[in-house]
Amino acid sequence: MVAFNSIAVAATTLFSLTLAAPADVPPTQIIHRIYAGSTVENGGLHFEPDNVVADIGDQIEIHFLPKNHAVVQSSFDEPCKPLEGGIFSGFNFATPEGEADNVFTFTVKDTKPFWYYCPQTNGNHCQKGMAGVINQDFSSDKTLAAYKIKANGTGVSVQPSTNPKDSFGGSIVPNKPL
Ligand SMILES: [Cu+2]
Repeated sequence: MVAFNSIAVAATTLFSLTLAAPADVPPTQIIHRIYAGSTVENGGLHFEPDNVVADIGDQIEIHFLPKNHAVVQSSFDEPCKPLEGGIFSGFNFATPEGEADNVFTFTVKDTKPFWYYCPQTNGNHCQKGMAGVINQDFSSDKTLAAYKIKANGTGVSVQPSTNPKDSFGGSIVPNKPL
């Protein structure tokens, strides 16, 4: 009975993963590079740029600087908490100095606001404002500033997976010099 349940769970997981697979979006060849840990603001607990406007089919490429950052998608209403079915880079980009050897890249699937944060709990990165947005609705009061204020009021960031190196919704690829 236990074995049967396990198989059923595994099958359900496979099925939902298949359903969640993103529809193919024609690539635009446009790449938006975002630097996680940029020291231009907030003592390095910062994505630069943290407010990006992108078209469907554009590529987002996250470059990681020191302090072992990661990227997780969230909703606006619940900062520092993973959005179900959202992206996660995993903690795969620790670097003592300069950029990590790999980048995390994903395709913009729609023009809805895409909120994200750094889930590093050592130093409370999300609560301290390490968050960003792609395609903010500029006519809405759901601003990046509002998201960061809300993030500041959360407790400890929620991790998307028990395995910190898990990664989903994008690809880990070599960081090619410009
Ligand atoms: Cu961080």
